[in-house]
Amino acid sequence: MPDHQDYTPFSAESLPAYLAGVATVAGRLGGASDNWTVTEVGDGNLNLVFIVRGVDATVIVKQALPYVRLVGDSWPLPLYRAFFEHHALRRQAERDPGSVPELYHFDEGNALIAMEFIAPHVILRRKLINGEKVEGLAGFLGRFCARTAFRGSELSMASAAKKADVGLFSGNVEIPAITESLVFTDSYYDAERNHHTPELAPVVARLRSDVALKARAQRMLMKFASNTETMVHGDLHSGSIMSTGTESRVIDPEFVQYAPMGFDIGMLTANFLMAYFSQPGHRGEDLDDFQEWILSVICECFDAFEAEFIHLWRTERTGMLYPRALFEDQGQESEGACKALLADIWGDAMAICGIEMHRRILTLAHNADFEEIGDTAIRAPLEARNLMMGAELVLGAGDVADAFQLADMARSFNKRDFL
Ligand code: SR1
Ligand code: MG
Repeated sequence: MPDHQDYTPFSAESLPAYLAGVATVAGRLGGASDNWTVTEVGDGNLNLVFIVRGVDATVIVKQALPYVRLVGDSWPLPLYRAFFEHHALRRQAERDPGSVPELYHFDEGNALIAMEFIAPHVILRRKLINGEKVEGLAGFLGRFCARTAFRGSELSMASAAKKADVGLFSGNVEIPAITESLVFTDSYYDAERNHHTPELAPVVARLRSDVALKARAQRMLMKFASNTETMVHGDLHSGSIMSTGTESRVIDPEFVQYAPMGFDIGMLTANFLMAYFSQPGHRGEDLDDFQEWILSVICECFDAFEAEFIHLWRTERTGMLYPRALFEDQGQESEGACKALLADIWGDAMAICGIEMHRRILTLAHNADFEEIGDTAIRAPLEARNLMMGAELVLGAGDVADAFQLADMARSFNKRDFL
């Protein structure tokens, strides 16, 4: 790990001179650097993000800052996180080709990644707020989650290679620590950086007084912190997906870590449910149609996940787990074992889903789906539905049979008034 002594945070003015010295990027941009235009567009919580428009092409440059951008330098954050992000991008590109931006250049000392500019895609969260449907979204995301889960695990990888990778990523400490507090813990007490819509007070008090709920969330945190089933994206929400009307890509895997296989699809589902519950604050006459479309995405996403996972189980089960020597080579089928594993993944995903539904309303980093509903008298009842369904998922994670039942549950909570 470098000491980052020569680290320089770039600006739109200073970046071209640096990139002119990076042959893989300068050659792609084309022409002289004084013909390039640079715009800093980072609107996330942590990093600088530059769009560099050259003569022949456009490139994205992402640079880590030594602190949490959302909060400022009172919350330092190590630069080495870019090292892990670039490793995550490389692995995701191998495990699901075409699903993530192409990597052009990584500069460890400057914590900087140059990569493909994905256009004309826009952040999926924006499309969901605007009521724009995306063809093929569910299949793409379900397959992405299944391929990265399966191919990053010892169902597929050689045991030594997987353990070496777990060792590598275990050097990434502070980023998982953010998830451990912001996602799993802070919702359930009055943590320092928390904030929520004031009208939610009675519902928040109800959740925070529920000992079983807190215990179940901590049980999931224990799994998250100690279960290294696979390499997860770690922050797979609708702000980490870019789409056109027909094509999608996954970006921004800096929260990568080894964790349970249900983590990514659980977090993703929560973000679709939050898009669903927030829709009355954004839509008029097309409300029902668009809400039903979101629920159909959730159902089809799990269908695609399961179908792809079973396909990989049949065709790529080359790791030390569930070896063919124990099943097929004995004339015995292993599909029952695969279904049982999928049931465990589903249970974890449902609990993670509920926990994520809480943290986006109650802790530091909220989402635009609700935040852009300016009138809190409209926003609070929608957030309350989301919080209460989240609690039911955390407490009864094992009781939701499938995605169709999950969708029915969402329809039922969508009609209720909790304030
Ligand atoms: C301080 S970071 C807050 C959140 O932003 C990232 O996108 C992750 O979701 C993290 O939890
Ligand atoms: Mg992010």
